Amino acid sequence: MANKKQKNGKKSKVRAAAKKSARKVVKLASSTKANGNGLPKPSSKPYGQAGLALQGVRILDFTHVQSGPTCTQLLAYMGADVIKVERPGAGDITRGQLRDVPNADSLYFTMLNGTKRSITIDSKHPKGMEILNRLIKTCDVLVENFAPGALDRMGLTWDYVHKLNPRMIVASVKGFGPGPYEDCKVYENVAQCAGGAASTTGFREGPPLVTGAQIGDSGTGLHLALGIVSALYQRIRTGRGQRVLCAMQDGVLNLTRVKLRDQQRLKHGPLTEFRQYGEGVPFGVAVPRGGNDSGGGQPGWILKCKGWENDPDAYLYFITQAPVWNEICDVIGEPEWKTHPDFATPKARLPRLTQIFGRIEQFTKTMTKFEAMDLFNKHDIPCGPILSMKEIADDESLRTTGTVVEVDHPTRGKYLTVGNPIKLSDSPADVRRSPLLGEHTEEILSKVLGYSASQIAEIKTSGAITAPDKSKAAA
Ligand code: CAO
Repeated sequence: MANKKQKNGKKSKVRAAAKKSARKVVKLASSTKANGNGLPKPSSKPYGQAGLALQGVRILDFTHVQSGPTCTQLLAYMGADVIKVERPGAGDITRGQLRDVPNADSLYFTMLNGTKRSITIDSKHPKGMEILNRLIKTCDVLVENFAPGALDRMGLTWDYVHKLNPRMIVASVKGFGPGPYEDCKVYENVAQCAGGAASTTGFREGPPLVTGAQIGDSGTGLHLALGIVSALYQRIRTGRGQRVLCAMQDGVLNLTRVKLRDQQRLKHGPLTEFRQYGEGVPFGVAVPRGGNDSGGGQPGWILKCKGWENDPDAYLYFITQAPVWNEICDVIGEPEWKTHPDFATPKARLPRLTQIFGRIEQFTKTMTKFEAMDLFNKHDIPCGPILSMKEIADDESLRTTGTVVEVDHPTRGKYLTVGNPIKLSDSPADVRRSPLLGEHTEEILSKVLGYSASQIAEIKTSGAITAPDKSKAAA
C-alpha cells in the first residue's frame, strides 16, 4: 500500500513537473512571438555599439602558413578572441619567410595574423600538454591546418578533445578530402592544379597557369570560417561541438564551379562564348583555357588603353553586355552595328568576338583606362580598369572603407594590411597588428587560464613555453 502511495506521489510529481514544463513551453512560445523567434529583444544601443559579432567566442588557433591563418584572422576581425599557439623559439614558419626588414616579422606573417594573441607552447612537452588541456576546456573552437595526422600525433585526437570539452568545434584545413590523396601535404598551387583552376586558366596555346589570387589557401580559409560560424550556430541548439573539414581541392573546385558547368555543356556542342569558337578552333574533351574570355553569359575581354606600350597595366576589362549593345555601338562609332544582321543580336555576335573586341580596342587605345572607365560608365557599359598593386595600395577609397588598413608594428613600423572585406553594419571590424612571438604568453596563462605567479615561474623553468637552450643542448 505504502509503495502504491509512494508511486502515486511520484506520478503526481512527474505530472506536475510535466505541466510546469508545458507552461514553460507555452511561455517560451508566446515570448518567442513577442521577441522574434526566441531571440533577445532588439538592442537599444546605437548601431556599431552593441559589441562585435563574434564577441565571447574564443579560438584555440593552431594554424600556420596561409590557409588556416586567413580563417582565424577573419574571425578575429569579427570579434573572436584568437589565441595563436606557436612553437617556442620558432613560431609560425612564415614569420621568417620572404623577410623584407631584417629581424622583423615578415609581411607574409603580419598580414595574416592581425588582431590575434600569441602564446608559445611546446605541445610535445608534458607541461605544455597540461596548458593545452586548460585551453581546450576554455575555448570554443580549435582550428588547425597541420599536415594530415599531425594533430593526432600531438595527442589531440577528436575523441580526446571532445571528452575534455564536448562543446569544442574542431576545424581543419587539409589538402584533400578522404580518398587516394588524403595523406598528402598541400600548398596553394597544388590545390589550384588539383581543383581544376590551373587547367582552365591561361591561354589556349600556353601551359596551365596558376592565378595570383590565393584561392587554394585564402579561399579555403574563407570556406572554413563559414563552416565554423555555422557549427557555432548549430551548437546553440545541440549544445555540442562537431568537426569541420575543408579540403583545399574542394575549396578551389567550389570557386571554379563555372568550369564544371562548362564541362557538362561541352556534351551538347561547342562553348560559343569562347573566342576559339569564332576562330574555328575545335574543342577537345575537356574545358579549354579561355584566356581573358568572360566566364559568364556576357562576352568580355581585356583591351589595351593609352600607354599600354610602356605600362603593363594600361588595360581595361570590357563587357559587351547585351542590354547596352546599342550604347556600345554609338560610343565606339559603329552605329550601323545596331541593326546589321552580323552584329545586332548576341547570337550573331558570338562568332565575331575577335573582330568586335578588335574594333573596341582601337577606340580604348585612344584614352587612358580611367578615362575609358568614366566614359563607358556614363553609358552604363560594364567595364573595369586593370589596377596594379601600387594603384590599389594608394587608393583612397579602399582606405576609407577599411579594406586597406595601415597598422603600426613595434619592430617593423607601419605596414598595410587587408582589413575585413565583409562589412557588418552593427559590428565594426577590429583590425590590429599581428602579435610578436609569444607576446601574450604570460597574459594568457594568468588571465585566461588562471595560473598563479609561482605556477607561471615553474612553467617557465620547465621548458614548456621557452625555446630549448641551444648551449645546454650542445653541451
Ligand atoms: N609544439 C610542438 N610541435 C609542434 C608545434 C608546437 N607548438 N606546432 C607544430 N608542431 C609540430 C607538429 O606536431 C608536426 O610534428 P610531427 O610531424 O612530428 O607530428 C610538425 O610541427 C610540423 O607540422 P606540419 O607537418 O603541419 O608542417 P610542415 O611544415 O611539414 O608542412 C604544410 C606544412 C602546410 C605542407 C602542412 O601543414 C599541410 O599540408 N597542411 C594542410 C594543408 C594546408 O593547410 N596547406 C596550406 C599551407 S599554406 O600554403
